[in-house]
Amino acid sequence: DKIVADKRKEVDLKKSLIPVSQLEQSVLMDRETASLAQALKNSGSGIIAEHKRRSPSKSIINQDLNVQDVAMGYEKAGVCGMSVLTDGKYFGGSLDDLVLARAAVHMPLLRKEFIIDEYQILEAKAYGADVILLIAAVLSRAEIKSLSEAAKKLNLDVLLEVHNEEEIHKSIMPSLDMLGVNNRNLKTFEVSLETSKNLSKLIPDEFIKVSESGISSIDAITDLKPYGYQGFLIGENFMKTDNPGQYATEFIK
Ligand code: IGP
Repeated sequence: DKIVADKRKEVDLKKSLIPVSQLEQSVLMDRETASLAQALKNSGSGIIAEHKRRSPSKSIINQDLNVQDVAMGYEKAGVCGMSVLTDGKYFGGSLDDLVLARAAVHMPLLRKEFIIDEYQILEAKAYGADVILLIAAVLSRAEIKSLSEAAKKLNLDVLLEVHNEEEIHKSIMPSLDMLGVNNRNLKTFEVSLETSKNLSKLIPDEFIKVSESGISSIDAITDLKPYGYQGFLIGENFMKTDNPGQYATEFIK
């Protein structure tokens, strides 16, 4: 709740400083986007590798890496897409990280952010993202609808994040591409892969299922696949090493 309140202030300030008309002039606005949902469907590793410097649950993970090196390392490792944290206050990320990653790789890029306003979706496109994240815990059904429809208009994929049954029921709608089950409870920071297993049967087949957080071994992925998961979002496990790309390569082979 604190994060959302901070985000509201941040977005209002940015709106007043950088008008929509300016975002619309980004050379990245008018480009073909890459679909993460498609990449996950085409099997492969299924891995979405994240760039994350720090987090509220673990504080510092890794502050010494160059985002472009990380992006190129992940792409070379054969991941299906990359998630770039753009929140500054809690995760040490920025839109600069996103645009630098965009300049380095062609794979689908997810803007990992607390999105509460259409303005941030325009930013996502203008700074090179292919996919946006929407978090059901902080949005109403009406907000999920208007934000996801705005993303689809810009040819961005939508990953909707859920953590319980109620959030799934409130969110199901055709403008979503992927449903991500967060194994981490955002209130207690407790992580359990059982969350993905328990909720899988409630997710309709037309959505690509993604399991998020706390995945630290290939065994965990093998374990989750029979439940219908085709995407696996991994941050800390890669980012805590000196060479996330190298580590991802070992992980995937
Ligand atoms: C990655 P992990 O445990 O592999 O570092 O988790 C990702 O799932 C996590 O960073 C995340 C997240 C979020 C971060 C999932 N949902 C929402 C910020 C906001």
